Amino acid sequence: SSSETLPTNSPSASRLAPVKEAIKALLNQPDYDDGSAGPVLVRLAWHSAGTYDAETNTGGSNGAGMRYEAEGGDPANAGLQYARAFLEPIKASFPWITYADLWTLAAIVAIREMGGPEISWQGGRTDFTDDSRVPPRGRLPDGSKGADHLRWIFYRMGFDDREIVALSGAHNLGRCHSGRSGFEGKWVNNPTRFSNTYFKLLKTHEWKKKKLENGLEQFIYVDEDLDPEEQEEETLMMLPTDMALLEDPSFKKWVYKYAEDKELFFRDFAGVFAKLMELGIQRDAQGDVINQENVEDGYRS
Ligand code: DDH
Repeated sequence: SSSETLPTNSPSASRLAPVKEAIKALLNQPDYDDGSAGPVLVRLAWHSAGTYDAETNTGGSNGAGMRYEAEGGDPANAGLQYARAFLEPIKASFPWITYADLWTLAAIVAIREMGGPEISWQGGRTDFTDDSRVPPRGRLPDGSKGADHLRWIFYRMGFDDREIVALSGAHNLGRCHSGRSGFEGKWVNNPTRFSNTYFKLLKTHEWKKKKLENGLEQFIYVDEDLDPEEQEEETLMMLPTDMALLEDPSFKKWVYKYAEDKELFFRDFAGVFAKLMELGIQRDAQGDVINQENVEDGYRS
């Protein structure tokens, strides 16, 4: 039968369909940020996976460790409790799906709904039943750093320079919050629409360093032709790590290519985001996840 060729511990497409519909239905959040839960859901999935360390094969998107204080309370994850809260009603409606699958699936659905590429996704992740295996803090990138730091962090996960730049294009979405990261503002004017605008702006605008009251430095672009009130509203930002992509020649090459070729960016982003979501997941030849954390929560039944 056809079921023999499908991953047996992954939810079937027909089982997933109503979950995807429920995710789509919750994206519109008129009272939250720029009116969408999408960007913060994408960040939740990225931070759940971006703890991966290839050398020790620890961290990654299995486990949903952010439900525990040890990982969820990491200052690097400040604000992601909103993303988890958005998804709670879906977990309540579909209790069979694991948090680790739901968080990663939500990002894929959100990116597509916001105009981004179709990204392949495989289920079968399991949830930790305690906090003994959550990754240590300090594995996620620090926005105040430069190119060396980006390589240190992302090479550790197994990504190369081209993939680092493609992944960074996620900053087409969402914004920085002074009460979360300490940085402030959005990268693009329409932060709920996935595109390659981030690369275009990085390439063409003149970015000026600005020291915030909390001591952090970021870069801003102010359109001098606007009146002061509009300027305030339309000010765009870049993190020092975003600017590092321009300063390093091997990164800059890809910033320019993605600024000029949206299709290339979408293709590369789809591939690299799918790879990110698979970090820490070991599958057998059938696609079954073999490093299951708790089989009770598996999908075999
Ligand atoms: Fe990011 N990111 N990110 N980011 N990120 C922030 C917001 C968002 C860095 C720092 C920050 C990726 C890479 C990096 C998203 C997706 C991705 C914020 C603001 C900071 C700071 C948080 C806040 O104040 O609420 C740094 C540094 C890096 C890096 O070094 C490369 C990657 C790889 C992704 C991805 O998804 C593939 C998204 C989406 C947001 C917007 C969140 C929101 O609430 O809106």
